[in-house]
Amino acid sequence: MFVAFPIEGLAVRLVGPTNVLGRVEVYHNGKWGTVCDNKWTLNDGHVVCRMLGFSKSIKVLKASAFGGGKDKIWLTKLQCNGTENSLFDCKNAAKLLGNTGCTHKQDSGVECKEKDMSKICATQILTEEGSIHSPRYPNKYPVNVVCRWVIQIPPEMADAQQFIKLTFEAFQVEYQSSCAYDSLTVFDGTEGNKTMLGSFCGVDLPPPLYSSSAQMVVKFTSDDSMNSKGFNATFEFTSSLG
Ligand SMILES: [Ca+2]
Repeated sequence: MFVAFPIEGLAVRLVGPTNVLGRVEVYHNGKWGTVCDNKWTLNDGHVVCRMLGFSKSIKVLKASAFGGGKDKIWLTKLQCNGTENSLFDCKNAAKLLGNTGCTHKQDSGVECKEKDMSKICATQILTEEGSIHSPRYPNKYPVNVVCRWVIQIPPEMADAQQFIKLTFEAFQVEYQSSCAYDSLTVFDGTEGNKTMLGSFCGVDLPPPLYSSSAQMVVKFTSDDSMNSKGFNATFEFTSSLG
């Protein structure tokens, strides 16, 4: 069975009224916890928002503006410069880790600015081996997106390696019996009913998929509600189908 869990130091969530606004919670040592509002600045907010796949923070909020959390208060007085990949990379993150002396009346909040969705999910052409993932992975993917990745074996490599292999590392997409809400669909060559290798949703890891040609199209769509963690997959060029 596939069990999804947050990634240490890289998972953050907003607990609040909308997906761009809420109490900041970070995952550490197997537990979600909050961030104290001592010296909570817009630069700290920028790090949170970018971790979630947003462009930046518009506003930071103090004094449990979205209600207090429970259990751990992991961080305080972070002094981020705003460009870190994780709050745990900020200057003072390690100093008072878990021993902030704060109460949940001081939980921090943030409001993030949405990225332009057309840019998030612009079609990407990929001609080198690598990996792809749903937007914001390992955090929840956005609603109402259609993303496409066109994977191509470059002509100079196509003699030696004729096929593309797609291998899933993680998969968690809203389930519906015919994947009508959110789905990941893979095509051999170009996009079309006849070239479809499979359409997937739910929590079962799809099997490795192979193109019989030098091109594979991967399409991810989400509807307007119920998002999940999404997927992460690697692809390679290969000379054998299995
Ligand atoms: Ca959905």
